[in-house]
Amino acid sequence: MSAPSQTPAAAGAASNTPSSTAPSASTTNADASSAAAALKPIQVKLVLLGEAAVGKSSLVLRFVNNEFQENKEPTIGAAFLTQKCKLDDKIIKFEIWDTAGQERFHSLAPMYYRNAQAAVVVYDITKAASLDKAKSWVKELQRQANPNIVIALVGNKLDLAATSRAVPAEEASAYATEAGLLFAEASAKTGDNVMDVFTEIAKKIPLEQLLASRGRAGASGASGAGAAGRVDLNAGPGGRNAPQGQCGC
Ligand SMILES: Nc1nc2c(ncn2[C@@H]2O[C@H](COP(=O)(O)OP(=O)(O)OP(=O)(O)O)[C@@H](O)[C@H]2O)c(=O)[nH]1
Ligand SMILES: [Mg+2]
Repeated sequence: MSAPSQTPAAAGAASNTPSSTAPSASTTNADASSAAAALKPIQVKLVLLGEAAVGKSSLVLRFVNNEFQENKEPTIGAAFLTQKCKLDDKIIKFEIWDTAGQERFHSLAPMYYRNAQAAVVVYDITKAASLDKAKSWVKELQRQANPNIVIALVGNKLDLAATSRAVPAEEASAYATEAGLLFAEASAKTGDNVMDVFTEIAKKIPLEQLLASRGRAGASGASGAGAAGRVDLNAGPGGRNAPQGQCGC
């Protein structure tokens, strides 16, 4: 997802074009610009919500860097990371806001889910109360977030299912179906199902609609990412784009 993979495609579009007449030249420009548009990442603002210590940051770390830390420190405020992935012929750039689950940060959440196209609401399958908290986040999103937001309910720590499961998968799945959510159990520790969650979200987002509104609003503002779209994390310690070839989807 990267300059090297983009270059041959763009060059190919240009080289297919006959060289002399005016109509051909204008076709060339149109082809080149539509090829460029197809390669331009579609920004998707995604927010993670859920009780403290359910593994939100760990899921993001798995998705973005394919890593896991056994004793991850609690998030303060929120963290921002990005990850690109390819779906069919489109490149999606997830702009991820990983919020802090501690109650004292709850009032900051609307800032992060405002204009989000997707939300991952996480609970811990070994802790029943965390599903209640997840349900209350879903309610809040359904009341106050973008009405078209794609919400995925994710039961994390699937690796502990055999020894400490407290939430039956069927119970959470039935709730998700009733509430119109995507649903998966996953493990940030083993990586089970983590990529699939983001892939399913990407598939459910109306990308054509996003592209069209990006066309209308200009390249920067269409995803509603606002300031998020302008944060460059390549330079900072808080997050970074995945290394080449380590695309999540
Ligand atoms: N066994 C197991 N432990 C996990 C998993 N995911 C996260 N953990 C552990 O759970 C603890 C909390 O993980 P975090 O990712 O920091 O949780 P969080 O939801 O981001 O927490 P806050 O930032 O406080 O909201 C850490 O010690 C992780 O190592 C998992 O899939 N399996
Ligand atoms: Mg965290």
